[in-house]
Amino acid sequence: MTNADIAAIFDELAALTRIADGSAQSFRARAYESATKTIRGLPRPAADLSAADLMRVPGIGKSTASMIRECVESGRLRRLETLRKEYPPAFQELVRIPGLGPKRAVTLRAALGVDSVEALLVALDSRAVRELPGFGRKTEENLRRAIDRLGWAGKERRTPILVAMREARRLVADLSGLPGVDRAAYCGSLRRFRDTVADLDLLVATSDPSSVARRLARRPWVSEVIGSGDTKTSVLTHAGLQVDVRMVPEHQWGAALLYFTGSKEHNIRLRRLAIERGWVLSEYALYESGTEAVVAQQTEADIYRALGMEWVPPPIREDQGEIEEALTGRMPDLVAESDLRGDLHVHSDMSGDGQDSLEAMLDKAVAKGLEYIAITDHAENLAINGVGRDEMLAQRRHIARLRDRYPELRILHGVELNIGRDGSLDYDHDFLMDYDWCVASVHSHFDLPQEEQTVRVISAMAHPAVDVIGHLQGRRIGRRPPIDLEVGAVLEAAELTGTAIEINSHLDRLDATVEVLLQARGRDVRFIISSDAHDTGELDQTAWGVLQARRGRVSRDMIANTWPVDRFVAWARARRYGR
Ligand code: DGT
Ligand code: CA
Ligand code: CA
Ligand code: ZN
Repeated sequence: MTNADIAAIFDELAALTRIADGSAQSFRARAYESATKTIRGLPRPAADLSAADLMRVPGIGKSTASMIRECVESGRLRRLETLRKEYPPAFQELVRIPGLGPKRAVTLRAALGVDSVEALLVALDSRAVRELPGFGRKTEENLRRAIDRLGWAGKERRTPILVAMREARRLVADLSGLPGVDRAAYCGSLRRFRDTVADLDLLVATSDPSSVARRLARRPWVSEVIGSGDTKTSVLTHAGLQVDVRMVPEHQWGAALLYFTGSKEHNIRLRRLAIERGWVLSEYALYESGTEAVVAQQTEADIYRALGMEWVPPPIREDQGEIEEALTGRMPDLVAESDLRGDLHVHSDMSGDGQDSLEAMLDKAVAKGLEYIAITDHAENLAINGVGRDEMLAQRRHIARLRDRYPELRILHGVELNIGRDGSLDYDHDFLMDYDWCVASVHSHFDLPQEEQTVRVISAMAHPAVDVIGHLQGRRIGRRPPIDLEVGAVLEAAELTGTAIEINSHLDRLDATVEVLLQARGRDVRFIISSDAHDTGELDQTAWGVLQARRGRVSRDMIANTWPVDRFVAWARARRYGR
């Protein structure tokens, strides 16, 4: 059992303990979480350490140490298995409904037998929920609305990309280490970078599929094998996520990757192109019909090339024009991670939710090779996490002193402002004009009607100090829907005021959404891909923002932080003082 396996077990244990203890603040859950971090950071395999050795590691106590030994010795953890039975995936989903939480979910189950979102909807319709102590009519209404807003009523439930990506990366790493596996990758809708996925599709290259399938069935993350054939095995994880694993010989990798990445619509178009040339495109190869001689199969690029096309990046494989573009060599000039020269939304530990010091963030930015950065801690109107003027000014002086230490990095002193209900901002006009860079974001009143919400955001855009609107639609994928904006009006305001729109890289945000990005095509709007990092590790997550920009077909030149530092700074200044 690897450290990653053990950490994943403790991750799950922490989440279920939080439900069992009925509190987000559960002390035990936090202890398990800190054990997770410790185990991930161990330089040696935890499996090689005795219980006594483990207890000498800071952050691991006696009971954690014995649980780690239990995992290593038996491959399982009884405590976790008990919790899994008590709180199955459908019940965990119930707990995630905003406004419900673990305690009340447990009450619902005990009183009414409600153990899933579907069962709750039935109970709400029968008006049984309002009779429970501590619930009432108002709660009933709120629950119904919360379920509606999550899109959980009726429709099939999809897994948010944050969860899907974490799982997929862990499972790909796990499968890559199995004997007989030459390589592994995720494909399907996750590789196309959709916001949510129905299931995970993993591809494994191997010359011994049956032995890999046998080993796969015994991995600790598999809760159930739901189907198994010669080249495909489908399993469920303990969280209830379906994972389809396909096994192919190495030389078919490209054809299989192309096929299982999809989209189905994109693939259908490719198959038609093949037929026009007297060929067949399958999950095994592009081959001549009749002779069955292979034309291409090793890599995706080989297959596209044979079809007379450029390689198409997965995020745009949706048959929305990319086929024609790739055939005529007119692919959009999409951004790559190496194009990003600056990061303009970064928190230090001066923000209540920031984890690392200013210097640590700057060191990491330099190590990443960034040419410019804006430090944008939270402004005072944000409860708990924001700070007042004196602290902001002290930080500005601190940055001024640090500039000599970081000659290769242009450091802007910025702020993340809060857009009030009426579009007003923190501090006052003169104070704002003294910043080098201002992000303005909606952090409250997510439910306003469209007109009020739109006017609110546009008023903030009109302020001369505001350079960019942070996470425009305020969504948290799978948890909070986007705010209701008239997108056309917002984009027009962005053109008129020169205010940029952020592409926030947090995997649970990916905001602005793809719909907004696509709508901006052909308009004179600037975008900024930001990490919105709250610790040094998150400075690397701009890779996700890049994929979001690609999916939204935003061309490189529209993204202001791909520009050289002088052009960027001149643009930011002109916007502020040019009118
Ligand atoms: P999802 O799982 O609903 O989020 O979306 P996908 O795209 O991952 O769909 P999935 O898991 O059903 O299939 C994975 C890929 O396999 C899909 O993107 C393309 C390929 N595929 C599956 N079924 C078909 C099919 O009937 N025809 C073609 N051409 N391709 C298919
Ligand atoms: Ca899928
Ligand atoms: Ca699938
Ligand atoms: Zn932020």
